[in-house]
Amino acid sequence: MGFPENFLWGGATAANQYEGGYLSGGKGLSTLDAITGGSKDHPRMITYRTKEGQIERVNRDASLPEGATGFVEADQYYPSHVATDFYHHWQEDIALFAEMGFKCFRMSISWARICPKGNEEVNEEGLVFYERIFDELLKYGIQPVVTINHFDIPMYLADHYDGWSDREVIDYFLFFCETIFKRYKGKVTHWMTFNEINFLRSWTQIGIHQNDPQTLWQARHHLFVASAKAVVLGHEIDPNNQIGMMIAYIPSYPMTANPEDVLAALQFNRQQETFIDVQVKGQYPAHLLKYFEREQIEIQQEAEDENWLKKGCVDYIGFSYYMSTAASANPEQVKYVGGNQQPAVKNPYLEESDWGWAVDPLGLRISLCQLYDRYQVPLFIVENGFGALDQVMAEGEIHDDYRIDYFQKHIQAMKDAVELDGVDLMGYTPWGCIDLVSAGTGEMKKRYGFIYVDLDDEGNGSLARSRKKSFHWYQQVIQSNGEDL
Ligand code: BGP
Repeated sequence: MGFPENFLWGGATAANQYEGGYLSGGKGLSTLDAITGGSKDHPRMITYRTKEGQIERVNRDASLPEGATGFVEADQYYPSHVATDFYHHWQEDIALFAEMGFKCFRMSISWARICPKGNEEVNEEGLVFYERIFDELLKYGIQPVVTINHFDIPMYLADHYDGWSDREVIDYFLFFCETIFKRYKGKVTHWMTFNEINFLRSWTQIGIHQNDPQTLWQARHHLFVASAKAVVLGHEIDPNNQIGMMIAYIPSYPMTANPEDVLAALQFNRQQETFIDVQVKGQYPAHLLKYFEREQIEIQQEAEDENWLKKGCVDYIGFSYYMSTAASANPEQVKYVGGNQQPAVKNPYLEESDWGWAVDPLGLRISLCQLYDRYQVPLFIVENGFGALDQVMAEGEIHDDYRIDYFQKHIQAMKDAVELDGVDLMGYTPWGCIDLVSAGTGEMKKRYGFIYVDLDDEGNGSLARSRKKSFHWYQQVIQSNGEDL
């Protein structure tokens, strides 16, 4: 009973939010290097240069004018440039992860650090950087779990190719994959292709200047084909590789038993499951093809694409789970839920975080059941956590009991899914196991970590690390393999 012996307890991060060193060691610019910090009420902005040479800013989800190129202004604060400086603290941080007892560590590789322009020019120094990290992790018996691409693209590919809307980017991505699969063979066996593939829609994430449905779905098709080809390639290079997909999963409940609300919830859930259907079953679901027909969306495909999707089915489903939502057919009830950019309804049964995310531990068990019942492949919770304002006490201590409470309940829910529902769960990597920059808002004060990093929203601070109360709690959870909550 309980969690399997080889259960992968760990934590999760992403290069652009954690690594820093944005131009060190031969790294090229990534789209996210052009996005300024924000706050809960002020969205992050993309800075760019127009075709005519003017410097402008636009909301990070908006479209850029044609011909615009990413730009970094000297006097602005860009959180990715230093982030929480894993670049210079990796040994210290990995030692802290080892102290907590991590069995695995999820991180991403910055594409622009390996291929500064995203093309076939390789930066050896970048390869060495990650190699040292993997060796250091393995020294402590920590398995690296690598997200190949987490929310960004080399700026060169955004500026010169319009990002993923251009089919050529598939080949550039595969070159990047081949380079890292070969170089890290034997060191890394757990991979994920694209982080939260269902959330990719903006210039910073996928390099596209327009995100009308036609352009977006064409880009998504290229992402699907690229992911499938990467899976095939990764298995060829090392049959031990386990390569998963990754989505943001936010289960939606019908607001009432009114069948219209039930249909609204079904439609909301489908939007997410579409991305799993393509990557686990290897084909577009019927309802999506009907949507394309209705909206006159025509996807340019090559003859072999269908086969690639079939051949490149993933080994496991990785997903992030932070919250659930509710759906209603009554448009008056619909609001935009903090951070997740999806129309949804406030659920009166649940409390919300300071950022408006509905806290729902049972929703995690429900998600695990829904996904496992439907797809029958191993699942991996690769993000979960509570973004909160932490207070540093006079003696430097951080009493984050609210975080412990959140994790206690979520781990119990996942334990129930394993023990009572028979879900095949590979592991659990809480998000931002060490404090890092928020992807949604660009803030530092929205913290997730077991480890505190001294840095504020403007980038001031010593970057010193310290253990929060939850650090010791999680250590004991891992030590007892989830028995001692
Ligand atoms: C997911 C992303 C992460 C992470 C997390 C928390 O969507 O994969 O990169 O940041 O959400 O979100 P936020 O940082 O906005 O609080």
